[in-house]
Amino acid sequence: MGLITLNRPKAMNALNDDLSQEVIGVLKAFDGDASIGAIVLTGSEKAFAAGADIREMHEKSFVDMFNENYFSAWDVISTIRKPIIAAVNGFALGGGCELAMLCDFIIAGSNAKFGQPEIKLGILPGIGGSQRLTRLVGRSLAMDLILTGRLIDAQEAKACGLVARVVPPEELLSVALDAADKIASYSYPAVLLAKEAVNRAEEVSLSEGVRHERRLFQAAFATSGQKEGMAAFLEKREAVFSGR
Ligand code: DAK
Repeated sequence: MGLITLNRPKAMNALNDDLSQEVIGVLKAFDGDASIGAIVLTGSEKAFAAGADIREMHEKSFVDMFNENYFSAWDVISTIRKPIIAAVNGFALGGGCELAMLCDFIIAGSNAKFGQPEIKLGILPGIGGSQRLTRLVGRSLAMDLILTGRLIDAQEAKACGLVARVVPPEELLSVALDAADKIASYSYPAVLLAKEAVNRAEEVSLSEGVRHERRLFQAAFATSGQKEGMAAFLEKREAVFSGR
């Protein structure tokens, strides 16, 4: 299991270019490391990330943004094949909320606060927030959060489906690491196939998604994980997966 901790305490873990490049580099390295089965991305108790670094971008022009393709590097996250869990304590705002939503699921400490407050800065979400938040929580709440800039707490985030679990802040990291360990203990190809199947739901029609799932399901029967998992069940013992 791989752990990434965002650590810019003086700026509430605001995401600047250096930090972004570093996180993406580590994610890619973890994805290529056979000893890692799942990844946890976290911040501090005060902030997961308070958004893109306003100081870094406030003087940029359209042409700067366009030519640099600022923050397009985050697109790489949706190509990472291993599951990524966002463990969120404190603020996950703007690009920070978008980064959490780029992960596969979010576990939140009860002190977490989520929002897309870009409207207050004269801008709008730019790393997929208007699209992913709308898919996750529905149009009405997404419009509310994006147009008013109000923040929601962990309970509201759980109730609307943005967050999978809410736990006491001091237990957040151990719960997220346990979840990652659990995932990493299963058949590696089954985990990758399952992640691919769920992600497909956001891209295609229901019938296409079900058809794709069926092929992936059938493919699982070509793995030794399926043989071992089912044999272990019938023999009433714990499965031991080889990663193949
Ligand atoms: N950027 C830079 N510095 C930040 C920051 C941020 N996003 N958030 C906080 N800080 C800094 C503060 O300036 C302060 O620094 P000093 O004054 O001490 O030097 C320090 O962190 C502590 O913050 P506060 O003093 O404000 O702490 P509080 O507890 O009072 O408030 C807060 C915490 C998180 C509620 C507040 O700091 C806040 O509202 N922060 C800004 C939140 C925000 O507006 N986030 C959205 C940023 S815009 C793009 C795609 C996407 C984006 C951009 C481009 N392209 C594709 C081109 C994304 C945009 C965004 O995310």
